[in-house]
Amino acid sequence: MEGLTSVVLSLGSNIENRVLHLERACEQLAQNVGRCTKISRIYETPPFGFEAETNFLNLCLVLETNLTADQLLETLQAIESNLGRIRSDSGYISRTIDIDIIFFGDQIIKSDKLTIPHPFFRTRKFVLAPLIDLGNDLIDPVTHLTIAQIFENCIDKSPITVCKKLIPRPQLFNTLHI
Ligand code: PH2
Ligand code: MG
Ligand code: MG
Repeated sequence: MEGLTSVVLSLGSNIENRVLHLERACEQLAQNVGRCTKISRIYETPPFGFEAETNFLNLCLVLETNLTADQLLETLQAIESNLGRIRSDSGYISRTIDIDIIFFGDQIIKSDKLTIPHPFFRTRKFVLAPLIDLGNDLIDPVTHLTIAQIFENCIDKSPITVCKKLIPRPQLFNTLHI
């Protein structure tokens, strides 16, 4: 593989310490995937598609990586395991950290292991709201719509809020070399 690919990831945690899990994941991403060039604000969002007592904290970020999509997936799963993620065979359960690939450059990938762009991101406000923070140059390579256009058409009306006190901290930006 030559050169770097700009990848967009969505992170979510609904097991305390939620902020710490997001921060540790960001550190491990910077160490094992590549340089972070953009990071969204942190949003508090109700669990979407399943019942849980604790709301999620969600964010999105952009990284420059020299990994392939398959290598990236393996690396994200290793980071999830490092951070205590327990998987379920039957539906969603609460998690310390979930890291999903939303975009891998402008590539469209459909394999047994991976569907990119993420198959559900267009219907989930907890992904779309942080994505908007990343700027208006992101285009969905499948629909050719901007994130703002997808957000406007999204029927998910979940009451999500920006965690003003949880704007990713300067220490984190240092770690990420932004
Ligand atoms: N992730 C899911 C399912 N539901 N809901 C919220 N609010 N945030 C998430 O990150 C999330 C979810 C599947 O990974
Ligand atoms: Mg997910
Ligand atoms: Mg996932």
